[in-house]
Amino acid sequence: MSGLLATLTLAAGLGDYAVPILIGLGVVVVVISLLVMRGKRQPKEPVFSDPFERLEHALGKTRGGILDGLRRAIGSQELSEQVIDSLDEILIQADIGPTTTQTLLDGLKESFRKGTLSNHADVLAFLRAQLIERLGGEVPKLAKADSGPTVILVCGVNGAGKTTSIAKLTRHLAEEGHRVLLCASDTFRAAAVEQLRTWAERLSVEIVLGQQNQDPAAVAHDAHEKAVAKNFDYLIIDTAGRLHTDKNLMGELEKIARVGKKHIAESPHEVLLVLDATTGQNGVRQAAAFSESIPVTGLFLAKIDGTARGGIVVVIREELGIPVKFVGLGEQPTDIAPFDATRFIDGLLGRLPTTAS
Ligand SMILES: Nc1nc2c(ncn2[C@@H]2O[C@H](COP(=O)(O)OP(=O)(O)OP(=O)(O)O)[C@@H](O)[C@H]2O)c(=O)[nH]1
Ligand SMILES: [Mg+2]
Repeated sequence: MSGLLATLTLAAGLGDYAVPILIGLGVVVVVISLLVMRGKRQPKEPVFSDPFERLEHALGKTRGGILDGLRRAIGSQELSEQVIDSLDEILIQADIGPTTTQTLLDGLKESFRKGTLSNHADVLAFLRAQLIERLGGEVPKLAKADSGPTVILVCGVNGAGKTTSIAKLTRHLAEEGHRVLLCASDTFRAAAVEQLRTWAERLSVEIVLGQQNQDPAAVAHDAHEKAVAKNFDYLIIDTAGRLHTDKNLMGELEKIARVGKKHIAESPHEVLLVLDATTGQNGVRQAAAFSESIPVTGLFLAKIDGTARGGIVVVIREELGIPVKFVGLGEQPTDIAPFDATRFIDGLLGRLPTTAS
């Protein structure tokens, strides 16, 4: 009421200018309110200055779990073999796996006995060095045909992240200057074809589309023909999600893999299995089962941003012997990092302080 009175008094005082001024003020208030509401609705996307920052950000949940755990266990008390033993829970929770965890604890105790380990920072440095060594060595690069198109067949269980990972890989390869052709061999659902078509449009690449329920191998056949005829650098084939336990569907995958050989003898040059990092140890079982049907040459570990168990990479390395070639860091085409052991462990445990010797 008093606000209204004040406004009327002000209007009377302003004479002929009252109406335009009040309308102007009203517009300014509405615009400011809309901007404030918009800001609240859309949380700001973090901006990354380099790809490693993106990886570091995605591994934040796992890193937080490990570092908080270490701080709680050894931050305020003296190191002892008992304290070292208590670290197993932290490492297992991060999905580093029982075998590696035990080896790491044994190594920590040995160093402690020798007197080379006395505090929190020493433990962290030991873990970093050991994990880098275990994951280290040359990671084989994505396959590249000596001549003609390189064919990448992408497979995995339902919802693992195949189609989104293909979008990321496409962008990654296009950035490197390659011409990419996509193939929508997931013909089970019209929505699946549509999803890949939308990505092709957004990324400005060509696509061979399958009709719903068409034989996925027939679509792959057409795509090979086109890839050769138009001399594409890469052909990436999306397939329907399938349970690794379903023999018929696994047979269909073998057929898709076989059909292209008529056009490109070495096809597929790369069979990328997409694993959902949030499924933890189950992903390891999936990979073992897929490998029985089709020679999986590399892993795309998707959704590492959605889990506090990023240590699964270590178990995969230990148990499967299939290299992780890429890591998925979110839902956008830019959310991809080629796998690099040192960078991954830096993301997992935090970077070394720059002043460290
Ligand atoms: N946070 C996060 N989400 C992801 C990532 N990769 C994929 N997703 C999401 O996971 C969901 C499933 O992804 P899709 O790419 O459709 O999975 P798909 O394996 O092709 O699924 P089907 O074709 O149904 O078997 C979507 O909501 C994606 O946005 C990732 O790296 N991080
Ligand atoms: Mg899909």
